[in-house]
Amino acid sequence: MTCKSLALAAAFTLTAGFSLAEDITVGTLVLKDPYAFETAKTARAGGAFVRIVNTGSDPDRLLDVRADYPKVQVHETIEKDGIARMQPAGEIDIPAGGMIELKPGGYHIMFMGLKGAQRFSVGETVEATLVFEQAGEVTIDFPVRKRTGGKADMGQMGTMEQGNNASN
Ligand SMILES: [Cu+2]
Repeated sequence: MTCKSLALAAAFTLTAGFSLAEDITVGTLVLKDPYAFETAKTARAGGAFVRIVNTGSDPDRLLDVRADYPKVQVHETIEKDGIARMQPAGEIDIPAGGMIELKPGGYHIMFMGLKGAQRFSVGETVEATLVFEQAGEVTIDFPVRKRTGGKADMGQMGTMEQGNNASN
């Protein structure tokens, strides 16, 4: 193998390694690029994200999320008086031909009450089931990624979680 082909092979491996999970299709919905952020060693909460595209001609709605963790909810981050806070998002409409994006600073799946090995580490996947009004249920593995950016969108959980000081 020449140097050049080695470099190409390495580049290909890197690209493939990062990937780019396959899209998940359920009914008319296509779920793209699911991931979760790693959690700090003492964190009690973690977030997961995914884009949901509705390719159909009828609207759908994200009703609920379930997972094998102490508590899981769909949250939205809202900014009020310059302070970002999170609250349960309730049901989220997904317009026909439209998309909703769960992303840091916006809608997200929030796992709460994490302890010990429940915390998220890079290389693991976090499993959760999304429940849609029309498309039904779909279980997704969210690969855990290293945190990027310094946004404190999950930091607010500190205040939400006070009073939940069960030990590890
Ligand atoms: Cu949250």
